Amino acid sequence: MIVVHHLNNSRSQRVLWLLEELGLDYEIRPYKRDPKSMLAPPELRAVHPLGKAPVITDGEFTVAESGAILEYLVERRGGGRLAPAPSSPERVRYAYWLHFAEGSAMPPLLMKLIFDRIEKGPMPFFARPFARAIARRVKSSYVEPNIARNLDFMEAELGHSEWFAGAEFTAADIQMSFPLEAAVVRGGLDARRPQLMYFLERCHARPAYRRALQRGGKYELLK
Ligand SMILES: N[C@@H](CCC(=O)N[C@@H](CS)C(=O)NCC(=O)O)C(=O)O
Repeated sequence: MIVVHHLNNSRSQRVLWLLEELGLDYEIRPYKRDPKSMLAPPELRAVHPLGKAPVITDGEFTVAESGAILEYLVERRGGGRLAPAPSSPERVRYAYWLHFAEGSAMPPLLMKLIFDRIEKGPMPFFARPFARAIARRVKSSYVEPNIARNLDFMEAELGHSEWFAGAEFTAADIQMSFPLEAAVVRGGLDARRPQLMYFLERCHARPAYRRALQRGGKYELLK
């Protein structure tokens, strides 16, 4: 039995969605974020030393890192579904987007989350003006331009094909959904980038996405 160690409001929602798309049986072991720090509870470290979600266990294997989990499930349990044929040109794009999501799209979005918190969060009054000025500077000179460049790039790519790897929906689209959902909440993604908004609309309309939401519970990304 595949066990998904599922943290509320997190990347592990993507794993549930993939499992629903593949029609596989799985069990959810739920973990709750600390309401103040938003960190995962220490119990998750008993499953994997980094204590982050998602992690899956499947017989002898414990697999962490959402991209690696998606690859593992598609390759070992997918029976050729949701990935382009190994020697096809689409496979090259598939691998690119599968890695791009966490390797390039998420880092500036995570920095945005952190620097927004530094800017708005409580701190001793004497430190506030400096901390805020630094946070604003990092955001305007590095974080926001990188988010915008990534979004422009993704918008242009979806102008060439219906899904990220080509004409067919693949696990790379599932992986890409998370940075785009995060970008709506904190990265300025809106109707000015219609291809990306349409992509999200089509993802959210998929029956497997909805089933995964029902099983995973409330899903609200951090601001
Ligand atoms: N690149 C990793 C990121 C894992 C990660 O940071 N997960 C977040 C949830 S979205 C987490 O566990 N946060 C809680 C914590 O850091 O304690 C992946 O894609 O799996």
